Amino acid sequence: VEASVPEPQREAWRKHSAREFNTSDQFEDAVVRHIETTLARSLYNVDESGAYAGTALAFRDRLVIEWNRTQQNQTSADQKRVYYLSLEFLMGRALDNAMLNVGMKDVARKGLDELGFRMEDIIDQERDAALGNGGLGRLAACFLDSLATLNYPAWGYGLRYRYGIFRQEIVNGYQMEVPDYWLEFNPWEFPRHDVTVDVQFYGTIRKYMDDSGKQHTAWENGEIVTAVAYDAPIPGYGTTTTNNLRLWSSKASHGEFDFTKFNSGEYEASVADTQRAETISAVLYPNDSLDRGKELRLKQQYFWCAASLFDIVRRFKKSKKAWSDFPNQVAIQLNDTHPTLAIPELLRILIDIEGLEWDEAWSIVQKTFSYTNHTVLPEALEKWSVPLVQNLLPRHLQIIYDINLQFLQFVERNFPKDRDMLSRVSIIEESQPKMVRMAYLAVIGSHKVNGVAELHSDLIKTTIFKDFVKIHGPDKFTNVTNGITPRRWLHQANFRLSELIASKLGGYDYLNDLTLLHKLENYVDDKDFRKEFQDIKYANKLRLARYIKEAQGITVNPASLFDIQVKRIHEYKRQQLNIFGVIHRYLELKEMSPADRKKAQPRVSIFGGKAAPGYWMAKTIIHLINQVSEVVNNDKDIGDALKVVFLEDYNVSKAEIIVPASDISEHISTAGTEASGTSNMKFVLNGGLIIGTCDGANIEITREVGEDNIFLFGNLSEDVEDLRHAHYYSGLNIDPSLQRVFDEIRNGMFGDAGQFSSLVNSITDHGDYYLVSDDFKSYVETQKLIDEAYKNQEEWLTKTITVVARMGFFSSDRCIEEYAQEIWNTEPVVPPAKPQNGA
Ligand code: H53
Repeated sequence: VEASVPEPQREAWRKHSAREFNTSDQFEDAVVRHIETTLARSLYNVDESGAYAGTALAFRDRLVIEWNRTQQNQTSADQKRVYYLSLEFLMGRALDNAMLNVGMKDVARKGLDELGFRMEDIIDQERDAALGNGGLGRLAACFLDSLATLNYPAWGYGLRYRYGIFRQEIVNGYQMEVPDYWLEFNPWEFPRHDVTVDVQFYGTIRKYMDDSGKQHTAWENGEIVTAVAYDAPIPGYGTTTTNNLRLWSSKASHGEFDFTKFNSGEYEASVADTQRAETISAVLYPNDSLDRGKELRLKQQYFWCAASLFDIVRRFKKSKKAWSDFPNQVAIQLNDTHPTLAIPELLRILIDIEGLEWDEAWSIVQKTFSYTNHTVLPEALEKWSVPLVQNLLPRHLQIIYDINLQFLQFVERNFPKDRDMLSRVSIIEESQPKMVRMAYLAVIGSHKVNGVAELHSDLIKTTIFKDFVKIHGPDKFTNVTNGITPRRWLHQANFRLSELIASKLGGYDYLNDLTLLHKLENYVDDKDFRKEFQDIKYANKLRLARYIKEAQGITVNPASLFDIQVKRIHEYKRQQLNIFGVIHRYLELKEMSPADRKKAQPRVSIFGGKAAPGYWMAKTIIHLINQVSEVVNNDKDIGDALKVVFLEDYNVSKAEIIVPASDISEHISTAGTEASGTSNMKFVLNGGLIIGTCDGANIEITREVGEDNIFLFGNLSEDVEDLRHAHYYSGLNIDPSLQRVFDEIRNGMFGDAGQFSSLVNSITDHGDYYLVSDDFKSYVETQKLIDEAYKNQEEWLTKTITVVARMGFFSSDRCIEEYAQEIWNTEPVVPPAKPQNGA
């Protein structure tokens, strides 16, 4: 919006400008005012949800003041901005985070108490913003927190789904999906009805020449859908910088109705148009690491890329700078290949609309974009069929072909002897139908490509992008090992531990520089510190035990060893290995004498995670876990020696209760399949040890915490190919203990065996692609070592303290600094000082 108040009236504005609350009294003023006016309720009809709304609105006011100030300040600083394009932002709850980041939680607690409410109950009223599936979406959320905390001028761009990831219900042991309509009350977003972009689909291409004889291309006669911006403030921790997350919502370009259609009697057609437009941003696709190739998904991708690029270019053009300056003002990070269409879209804007020549436009594009790869799994690599793209985005397909032609000519000139190279690296796969390989387009259109952990970044260079390393040189490929924000995953989720650490480190500086944690090593032998550390872990386990009782009706003993695996359900993550291990433990316990059973280390095996609705094998794994839970928990012989829990509807806010409560967590993917993993970092930062394979970030965690403080097992990634080969040619080598587990499943110990045959057969009869049989023995042996180690509580405690002290590397702040220096070439913007009047 361009209009601004003339100078003579500005004084009046400044005088009345909004004030931030600073005391609990002022906070109460704000809460009561919002409850009485914004919500039209009173002290006679305000419940916890009303008190949550009032509190959220009071904090929202505060954030908005900082947010406006940040945006003004960043604009006048005129520095390069970062745009993080992600189809997923798994934010979780906002209130607690806002209170802690602006440092006002104590003020609010006192205020709420005086108004008759308990802080914890109020926080619990908020629904998660669950606009993501798993690690990739949560990483984007951690990065936003770090970008704001480090004062980088950065925006997130995504889609405002009306339905986030489905809510999972377990009915008779099966997963059911329930829609997550989360927008009923969302005080954290601001609709910007004045910030819209018209996005075109379908249509035709017309080539023409202007008076000067220059060739032009026009994309015409398409269908228009309007993107409306919804903004959410992202407060940094301990800074006034408040960045913006802009999510696009789709609506019909003609508003509610197309009145021409309406007036000519086509009422239904008009409504149908409207609904079709709104469908684009209606729902998050619930697949994690799996590409399904649905047209609506491609529409979502283009809709979001086109709106975001238009917005970025619009902002740049206001500066009146030359186009050659674009990459000095704009860095765009592609979170996976989902936003790859932004590459041909920027070319289209620069060439078709702004009239630049190809070479100049291409050079701008390459300098602007960089791409993060999150997987090498073939089923997750996006490909779009050429006929689909041709129909939906005819101009973009032409541009993609042009990019490919230039690229292949370059390859041909430089690698004349490698005859197969051209077909291997072509953006277009010569299949039936032809397919556009999005990862190749992303690599070619970017100046940097990064993987998300060392092993993964090495693997992409030797597998999926091997040829591109030869073509572009190795420097284009780099590594940025993932991280997590210590604000949410320590300070917020485990406040007592955060407080204890602060008491030893002389304050909370470590939340801004996590490497300071190393000083905790000075306290490993400090008796009082140890006691308090142990008490906190116990309290966190007790809290989880209460939650398990309340949510699943299962009683667990908090003195047991808590063994947790929470993440999306996927064959490569191998929850099946875990549950087979649990069954093995159960069988062993059954065979013991009651006296021996008493001596066994009691354990609670906790699982949680969603399966993609169409992923049958993953759903079967959930079913098996629930059946095992049913049998084991009701077996009178077993008692506390073993409990099995499947926690329904795992999400970010539940993770905040689960993560601080682990003794052991499981990160047991087949070597070479988990790009990084990030929950491994969360658990260790909270004083839990891990059992894991040599995969993803587990390897770097081992390097940091020391081999003695982690339980590694299983085959290495370099052996995976040979093992699969051996399965194929010489069959499997199934350990008798695993065979026994299969036999009991097939004998119906856990209900109708037919239900589980596809799962068991995938191992015994279909090649055991994920190497469960190869790793089972060392997995079970390592679990035994864990039981033994846990018995020595003093040594265990030493390990858990030590690992926390050594987790400094895994802050997402470190990631953002690496991206800023190695990839974006950006600097922070110093936040403005607060005006004296508090406004
Ligand atoms: O991204 C995480 C990694 C994790 C990886 C995950 C991921 C998705 O959540 C979705 C799609 C995809 O290709 C990868 O599986 O290993 O930690 C963040 O980088």
